[in-house]
Amino acid sequence: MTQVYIALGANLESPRQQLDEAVIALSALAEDAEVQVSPYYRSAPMGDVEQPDYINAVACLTTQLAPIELLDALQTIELQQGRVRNVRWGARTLDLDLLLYGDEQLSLPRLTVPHYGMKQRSFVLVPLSDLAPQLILPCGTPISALIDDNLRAEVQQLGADH
Ligand code: A4P
Ligand code: MG
Repeated sequence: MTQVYIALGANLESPRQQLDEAVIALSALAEDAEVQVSPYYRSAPMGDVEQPDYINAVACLTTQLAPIELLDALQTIELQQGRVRNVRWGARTLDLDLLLYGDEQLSLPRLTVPHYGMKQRSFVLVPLSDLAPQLILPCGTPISALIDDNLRAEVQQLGADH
């Protein structure tokens, strides 16, 4: 059984609702149907593609799924929620990225873990540290060393009524 962290992002078709639905779908992958979810954050789109702001969050769960089985399950949820893959870094109804799979470092054709961009992205680091402020990444870096006030200022926490 492995503890995993998953980044959620959406910027089309009621993004908050997309995240709410994704959390319910993720609970079906969890050992005890339990998923911990960070607060939701609004952030400006990263990258050069013109698109709406994103809503982002991070979820944590414990699963018996192997890494590729988990990736397949995440992509199935994305498709169920209407994800169409066209523009890289373009707008999407739902993006589920596998951030961490226990302490493992994986470099497979379809799966790189830890997720390649996570150490640079405020919309990943801030909610991840909400869930796990003491977390040490597989490379040995504590998450607290990656967060500062400038990074926090890049994301806006939404109210509890999300
Ligand atoms: N893949 C490899 N490793 C992983 C992993 N750890 N988790 C492969 C998930 N997938 C992984 O991803 C392309 C392929 O990456 C998958 O088929 C899988 O085999 P994708 O989801 O189809 O494509 P993508 O999401 O468009 O590309 P990419 O590079 O994953 O984009 P990102 O990095 O997810 O960025 N701005 C804000 N503010 N918030 C956002 O959430 N997201 C993006 C997308 C752009 N700008 C954003 C945000
Ligand atoms: Mg992705």
